[in-house]
Amino acid sequence: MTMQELETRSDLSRFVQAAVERLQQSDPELCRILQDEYERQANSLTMVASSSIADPSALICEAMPTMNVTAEGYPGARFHAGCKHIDEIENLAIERAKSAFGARFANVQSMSATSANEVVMFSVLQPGDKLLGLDLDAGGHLTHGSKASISGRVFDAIGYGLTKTEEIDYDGMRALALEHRPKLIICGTTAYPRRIDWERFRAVADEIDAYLLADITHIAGLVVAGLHPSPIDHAHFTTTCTHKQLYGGRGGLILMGRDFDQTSPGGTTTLSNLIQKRVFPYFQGAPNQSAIASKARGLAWVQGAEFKEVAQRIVSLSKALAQAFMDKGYRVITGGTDNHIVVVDVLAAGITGVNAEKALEDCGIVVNKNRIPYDVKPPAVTSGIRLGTNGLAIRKMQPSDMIECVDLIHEVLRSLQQTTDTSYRLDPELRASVTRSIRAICERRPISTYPAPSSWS
Ligand code: DSN
Repeated sequence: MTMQELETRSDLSRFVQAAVERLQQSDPELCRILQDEYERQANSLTMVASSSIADPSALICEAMPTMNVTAEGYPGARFHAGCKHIDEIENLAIERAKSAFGARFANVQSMSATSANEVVMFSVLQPGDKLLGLDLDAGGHLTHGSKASISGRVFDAIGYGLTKTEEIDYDGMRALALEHRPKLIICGTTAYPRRIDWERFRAVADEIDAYLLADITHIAGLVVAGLHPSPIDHAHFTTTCTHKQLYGGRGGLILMGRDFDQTSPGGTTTLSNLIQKRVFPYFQGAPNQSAIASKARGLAWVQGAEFKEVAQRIVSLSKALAQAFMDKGYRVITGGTDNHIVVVDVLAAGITGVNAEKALEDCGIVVNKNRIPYDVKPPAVTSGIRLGTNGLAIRKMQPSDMIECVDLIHEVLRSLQQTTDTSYRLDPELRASVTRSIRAICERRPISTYPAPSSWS
């Protein structure tokens, strides 16, 4: 169908406009908050490594009447009628996920990477079984065996850590694997700025006859762009969310490569069939079809030419950001970065992570407090901040802009008077001046995929 045919046939544009008008009229209170959030994002520099700026073409899919359809089951095998187009959308998302990652199998229904990880764990483990994952403090994720999550409560979780140079301790991981013989090894991180050697993980998994799960939530876009090695054929299972570096709707994916038709534990089916059954009906009923449409859109976008440039920019900005911090004398974890993440030890500069986060947010710079290796502060305080460049890349920032950003961050941090681990004073004039500078940067480097805010014109 041509664009012109689509435009004459389609009522979608009128639907979207009418929907916004209806919201403005019928619920001004909620509408005002949504507008405030839109403006907050436009006027602040979001450098939270686990966030991004989804393409508007992906965002709008979440607002579509696909939401109205209840569609338990899978394409061609639903438990409800009315799923003809829903099936088309889900099949499209599956094909796009497979092609983006070179995967042999994709399940696109998980509501998040957390639930995708839980599906994998409950597919190959029994309660009480051992799993081996990267410690939370070392840059792992809650769902990789932390006692704060179901993964560390239901299963017997063992954590591996980092070397003295703060990189993954592959030898230590292997030693723990040989000692404890876990049934599942998880590789994947949330605050780790270096490349991951999937082959080394698989070699250890094979040595002890364990399954390997690669959670690539943070680096999925770089994997699609070929800027980070792919785990697809090394891990038995690869999971990711779709809203960080895939710039799509909120949700998860479960992908499999060469092991997709391996026999499942117990020998009754294949590993990929087992995953299908664990997603539905074991863990969830009807999926969010609008989110699946949005995933399909994000998955197409990251395979296009525009994203190739974005991905390059993510990495070049991140490297420039790390260098700019080090040039100012800050200790950057691992001394740099290979991906979009930069973790800075702000306690070495006398400030807790939480105070740095709050003071920076006061000035329009959004980062998050993060524990650093061997952190002496609790999770609500932390010694570090984590920054990421997924959003900055959409603003088409240049590496030279990172020096200006770090100058402003440094101005805030050095002026901050820390009164306790969780409280500080910041000169109101400095706050106002940095806020003005950040707003000027945001106007100079607007979100390239959005219309410019009307307040700027
Ligand atoms: N995994 C958490 C993070 O990295 O911030 C949230 O998705």
